[in-house]
Amino acid sequence: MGISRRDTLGFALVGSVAAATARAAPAVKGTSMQSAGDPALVISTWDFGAAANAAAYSTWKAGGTLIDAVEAGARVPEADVTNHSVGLGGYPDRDGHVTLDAIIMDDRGHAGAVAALEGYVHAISVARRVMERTPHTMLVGEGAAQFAREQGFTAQNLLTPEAEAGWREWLKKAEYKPVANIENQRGSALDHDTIGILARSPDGRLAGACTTSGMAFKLRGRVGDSPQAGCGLLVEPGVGAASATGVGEEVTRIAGAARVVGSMRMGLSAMAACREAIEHIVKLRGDAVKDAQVAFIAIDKDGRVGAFAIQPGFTYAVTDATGRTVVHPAGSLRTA
Ligand code: SD4
Repeated sequence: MGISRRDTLGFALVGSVAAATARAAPAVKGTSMQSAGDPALVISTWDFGAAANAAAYSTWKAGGTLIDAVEAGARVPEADVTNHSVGLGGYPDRDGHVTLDAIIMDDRGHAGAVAALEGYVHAISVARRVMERTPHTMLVGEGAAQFAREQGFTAQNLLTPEAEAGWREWLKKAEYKPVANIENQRGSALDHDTIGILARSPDGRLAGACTTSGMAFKLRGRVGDSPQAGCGLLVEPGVGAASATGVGEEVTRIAGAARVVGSMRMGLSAMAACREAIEHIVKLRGDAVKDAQVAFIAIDKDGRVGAFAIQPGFTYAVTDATGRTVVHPAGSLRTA
């Protein structure tokens, strides 16, 4: 199995606040091996990460903390009704409830998460309140919703007519099967777009966030990798940070983000650490992940980034401290 490199035109150059709301952006050619050049300030999953990066960048540029920046970035896809795997417009679970998972972490040992949160679009902001205003690291279900309410968040119905139509269509067959890179395929019935976003300030501090509505049409009560520290996200001072996207069960099984960060701690580059974790999943799971997509992104303490996926087609957005963003196709174990 060789590394595939989709040398793709048509990706993003984003440097303005206005671009934070844009889904598609003008072209800059990316490569899968972003190691040279300026250290990254923000990196995030998928091509739509460019818009999240722009919001994170402008927040940081305006004097915000790294936590402010990753929260602002995560809120972009959460508010995007066309994104069917994050926040408003996310696909519901099998029973028709939109339930959100999110986590936010800094590099001082602070973490906050919510899982199976219903009725509040900005799960990442509720997670931040868990981090800052409770002695806990995670609240789930009705308890998370009660906390959001008490914190003054406004409840709303997150099931849009479009997501409901997708769910009703799915109910006709009610089949679960992985569809690789559905995150980059707009309008597909199983389209989903978890965002993991990692930030590093020029003085080497780190933070990260991850937010999702999880696997489309999941069983009620299912929690994926995204809100679990060490699975969907891990930030470690002086080492680096990692985040995951794709089939959450495959990430959770190996504590994926913790594995990537652990490898960086032992001296692997961000790129090699992401690849090692993917190889481990494929070795462990064999045919069970034949058609599944899992991908990791990582940033080390010096701002060097890496990304790797099982299947080709995974992309990630990298923004440097000047605000320049490039979306790169990641390397993958399988070739197209
Ligand atoms: C989950 N990992 O809940 C998430 C889904 C995802 O892009 O990443 N979608 O399993």
